[in-house]
Amino acid sequence: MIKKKRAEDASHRILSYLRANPGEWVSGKSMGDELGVSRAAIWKHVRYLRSLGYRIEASPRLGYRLLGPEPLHVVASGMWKRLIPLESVGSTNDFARDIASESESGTVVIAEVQTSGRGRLGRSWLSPAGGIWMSVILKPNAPPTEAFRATMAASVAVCKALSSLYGLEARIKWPNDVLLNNKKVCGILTEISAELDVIKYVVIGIGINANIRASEFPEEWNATSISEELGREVSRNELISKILEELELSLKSEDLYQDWVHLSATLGRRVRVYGFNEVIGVAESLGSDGSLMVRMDDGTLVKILAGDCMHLRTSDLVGTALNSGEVTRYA
Ligand code: BT5
Repeated sequence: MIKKKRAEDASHRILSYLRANPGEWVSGKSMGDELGVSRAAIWKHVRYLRSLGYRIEASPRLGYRLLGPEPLHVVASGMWKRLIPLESVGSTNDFARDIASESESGTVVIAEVQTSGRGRLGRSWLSPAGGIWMSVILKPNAPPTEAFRATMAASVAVCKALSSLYGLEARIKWPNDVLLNNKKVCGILTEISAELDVIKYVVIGIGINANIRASEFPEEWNATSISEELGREVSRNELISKILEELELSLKSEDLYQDWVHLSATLGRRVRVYGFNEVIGVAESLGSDGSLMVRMDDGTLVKILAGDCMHLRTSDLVGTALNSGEVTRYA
């Protein structure tokens, strides 16, 4: 454990050294002399940093140079009181939960890299450098039944930010994914600590594949990134600021539920949902409590509060509700 920690420290010192000279070649010898690390060890740490997604070029003659990502420097504003930027962390949600009791509502934790990023139900979340991995802490003075508003607000905020900054048409796949061209670009993990009738804190974890090559994702994930869809890299700082601005608006908005319905990619689709039971049918409506109503083929209407949803083939698409913002009812 101590050995691993020391190795990580050395990697971070090398990273900081390269960061001090962004885009410029730094010789292995001068870096080694300065940091007291052998040239062979530097090469080992560079390989480790590359495995985390940092783009570091190496040349036997010139040394090393860092090609991105731009360092995170987001300024707190509005309801966002404090930003905690981290180089590398297991999971920003775990970090946020650890500090939540002593933290102000509106604290934001952002990491360059997560080494044990989490999805729902113990699934893992790939979080290399170039993405946006952040968690916000809120203390909303509301009952636990209101917690779904946090996921709603985050997904609406991400869609609006992607639309206003890049003109991208992002859509929300129930319950917690944001899609671009039907592929997952963002996942949201909301966790709460609550007493019976009141929330102590909410942590909203938002993971966005910003500047990541799609080839980094296994094909079966059906994942994409913003840079992949746009054909160019984007400024993560600009995007984070926009998302935080939109998140504040969404959390306070009386139209949040309508916006969420309007942006749904699931509504009107034929779906297979795995909750307590497996349900197949048409996603007929969305409840303001975050639930999904599915009309099964035998006519039964099932309300699902939580689960995993799979959109079935586009050729199975029914109804006219998609993108129109209206909830089509199938009587
Ligand atoms: C989610 O879970 O979509 C929630 C992901 C939340 C990540 C954020 S990052 C900041 C904060 N800190 C954390 O530790 N987590 C949050 P779920 O619906 O369970 O989806 C997980 C599944 O998505 C995995 O089983 C993979 O199939 C797939 N996946 C993993 N990494 C991905 C990525 N980077 N992009 C797209 N799909 C991914």
